[in-house]
This record gives sequence, C-alpha cells and structure tokens, in this order.
Amino acid sequence: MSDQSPFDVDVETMTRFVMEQGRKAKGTGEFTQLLNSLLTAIKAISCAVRKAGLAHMYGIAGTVNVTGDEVKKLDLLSNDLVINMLRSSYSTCILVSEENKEAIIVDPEKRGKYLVCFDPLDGSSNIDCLAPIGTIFGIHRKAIGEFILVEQNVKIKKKGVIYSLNEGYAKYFDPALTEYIQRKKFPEDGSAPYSARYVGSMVADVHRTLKYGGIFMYPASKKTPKGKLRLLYECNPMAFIMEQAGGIATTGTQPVLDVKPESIHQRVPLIMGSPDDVEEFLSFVKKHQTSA
Ligand code: P6P
Repeated sequence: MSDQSPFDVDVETMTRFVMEQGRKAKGTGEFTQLLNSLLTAIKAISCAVRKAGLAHMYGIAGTVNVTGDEVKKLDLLSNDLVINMLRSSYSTCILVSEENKEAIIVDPEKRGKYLVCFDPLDGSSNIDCLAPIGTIFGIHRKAIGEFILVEQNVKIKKKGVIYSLNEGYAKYFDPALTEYIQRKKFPEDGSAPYSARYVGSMVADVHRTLKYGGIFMYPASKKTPKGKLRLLYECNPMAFIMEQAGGIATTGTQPVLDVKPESIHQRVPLIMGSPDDVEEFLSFVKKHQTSA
C-alpha cells in the first residue's frame, strides 16, 4: 500500500492524467470533462461495492436486464450513477447501457459530441463472492468522425510471426512467393511456424501488421500480374505510414513510394511490414531471379 496520498502534488492520479493529456491535446476539454465525469461515477461505484455488505446492497434487485441477466441492487445503483454523471457532463448525446433496453438520448440542452456504450458493473454475478468486477465503457465521437490520438510514435516490430495474404490464389503464386510461404509454414530453422491472418480488408490487415508485426502481401501473380491494390489511394498512403513506423513497403522490385505514377488508378504489387520479414521475402525473390 503506497504511503503517498492522492493529494500529493506529484502523485499521477487518473484525474490529473486526463486533465494533463486534455491540455496537451489543446482540444475543447469536452473529452476531459467526459472522462472525469465517468471517473467520478466509477469511484462512487467502487465505494458502493466496498460498503455493499454493510448497506445490504447485495442480492437481487428483483428484475432481469435486456440480456436476460438477473439484476442486482448494485447493478441498478451503478447504472444510475453512470447515467446521471454522463447526462450531466454536457459531453454526451447518446448512452447505451447493458441495463437499459433502449438507448438513452441526452436532453438537447445538455448534449455533447460523444456516445458512450457501457456495462456499469460487469461481472456483477460475482458481487456476493467478492470476485473482481468492473465498469466497461466505449467512447465514440458522433458521426462527424473526429479522430482521437490514442497512440504516438507507433513503431512496427523488427520481425513478426504473422503472414497475411489471400492463399486462395496459391495456384497463381510465383515460385519465390510459393517457397516463402512454405517456409513460414514449415520453418527449416526449427522455429515455430507463423500464424496466417487475412481479413481481406486492407485497412484491417495493414493495421494488424502495424500493431503486431509480420508481413502483409498483395503481390503480383498470374491472376493479378500488377497486383490488385491501387498505387495512389491504397498502397502509397499505407506505405508512407509503414515506413514512418520503421517498416518496409515494396512492390517486390522497388519501394512503393518510389513508383512514378503513370495513371490515377494504376495497380502495383504490395509487400509491407516488419523489416526483417520483408527483407526475408525479398531474399527469396532474389534467389529465384538469380536461378532463373
Ligand atoms: P482479395 C478489398 O476489396 C480490397 O480492395 C482490399 O481492401 C483488400 O486488401 C483486397 O481488396 C482483398 O482482395 O482478392 O483478397 O479479396
């Protein structure tokens, strides 16, 4: 137990962190307002849970929620606390709670720009046996699609353990790609095989590659001799992000960003991801070029 008081000026409490980050973001302060309101509700819930036994707050509230779970007294109290704090934070417009069948539309005069979806007291069936419980929440900026900084200076791993491409086209792959994929499945150095992940949505596959490392490929093949993905509005933007994160983005013969566009819908082959993984793939390309 720390002997530091939360009132010590140099103790980084969640409230202080939220306010500091809010000031750095130089935003309107509405998101900070929302988070601090939510924190207040969660602190009140935590306090109520700790006193539940003494305050006879255990047990069933005698109702069932929309998902068919028995509602406990603490569930109802927690739900009311979160809803009331969010409604009065002047930062929310719609609330979705596990305990409420319909979405809650915040009064116009108190509306803000965020939607909050929450389970006010997850795991409440464990309340009586003191197992860990908690409040789960998701915050969404309403339709105009504001982006909120959640991570800075993203860097990709030097080497990953995931390969990502549409293996349904394996019969169209060139020998270098075929051998590379085979090596990912059956490593010769005794290492574990890679995992295969392919969503078929570039944004998802590239984002996962950025976060977890590995290699994403939409290469040239007999089916798509120039690849499928468009240079200007799929490959270049993602290649820029990948290179900024310390990754590599290549057509297999040159960096994507070095390609001189010849038409606005031009397609290029695309291999991108962790530098060690992309370099390993290129070594197979080189090997097959020299043996050709
Ligand atoms: P395939 C989606 O249609 C898309 O343009 C990219 O987002 C995705 O990476 C690729 O095509 C998937 O193509 O041929 O594997 O279905």
